[in-house]
Amino acid sequence: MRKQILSKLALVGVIALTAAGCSSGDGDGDGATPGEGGGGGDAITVGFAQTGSESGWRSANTESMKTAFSAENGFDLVFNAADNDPAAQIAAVRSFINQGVDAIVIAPIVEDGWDDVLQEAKDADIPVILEDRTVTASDDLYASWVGLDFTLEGQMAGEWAAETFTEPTTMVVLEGTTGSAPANNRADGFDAAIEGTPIEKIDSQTGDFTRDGGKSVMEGFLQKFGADGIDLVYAHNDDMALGAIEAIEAAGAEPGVDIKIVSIDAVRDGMQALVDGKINYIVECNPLLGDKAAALVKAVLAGETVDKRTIVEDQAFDQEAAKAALPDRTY
Ligand code: GZL
Ligand code: ZN
Repeated sequence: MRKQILSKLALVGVIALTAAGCSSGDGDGDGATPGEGGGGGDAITVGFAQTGSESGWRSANTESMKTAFSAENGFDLVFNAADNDPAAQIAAVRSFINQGVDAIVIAPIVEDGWDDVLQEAKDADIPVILEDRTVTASDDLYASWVGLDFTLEGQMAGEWAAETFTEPTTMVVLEGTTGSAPANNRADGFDAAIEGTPIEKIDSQTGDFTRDGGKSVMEGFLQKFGADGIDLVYAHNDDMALGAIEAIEAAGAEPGVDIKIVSIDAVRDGMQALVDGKINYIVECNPLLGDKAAALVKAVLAGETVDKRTIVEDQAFDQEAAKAALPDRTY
């Protein structure tokens, strides 16, 4: 149905344009005019649906994507940040489809609810590349995903906790965005790693990956358990850990000493807190995915077969490793 309407509209469009004596684009259907973006050649128009700007990690990821999808690299980027609102993000993808972009890249806020709009993109012959987070929709609805192994990140954080806490330990968890792949998988990986240890999870709540969220949830935990009732905080990202540090200090306790903190991301501010002894261990989550995503878009549009999944390696840091690494960190 949709395709018949589309082809009729396209026919009308072509008649109108030739009658008007001008042609939009170079006739390869992506609507881009020769020389648009990147000088000379024909730009690839890409719609990028980013989650929002919730954390330092996200800012680094956005910068990496904008740098890779630049005019010099032959792209015309249409950027949308959905302010951590899943409905707004799906609407942005739908608008990319209506604009007739050549390809769509998505960093999906949550993993569910993607089947319909991904099917619409497929029906419109617009390939979709996922970067960063994953979705539960069938993988024949997108060309490829490039990101991180969130379960392994959680497992690495949990293994550090299991080695460090051999006495009865109370732990609170600052969860990432509810329904997001990193929140779900980092919880699963960590829980599996601490199975059978004397670490007891006494509470767990989402701080939505933001500093403010981490701070207010930690304030609630401190109200509920008292500073001496909490031995360990597991934060799904550095921004929430940094918020928790503010709350712990405001309560007159010493983060990293009275209440230990393990976190994920290894962004600059998190690594600085690790060097300062306010966080005790950080598992990295690499945000520099732009080049890989851009290469996947070009390969897919060139009709090449690409791997369905590309996982970027992560590492982990204790205080000594952070002191050594911080000067060279690019994000
Ligand atoms: C993980 C990414 C998460 C980061 C957070 O790849 O999706 O979202 O861990 C960010 O800092 O907000
Ligand atoms: Zn073109």
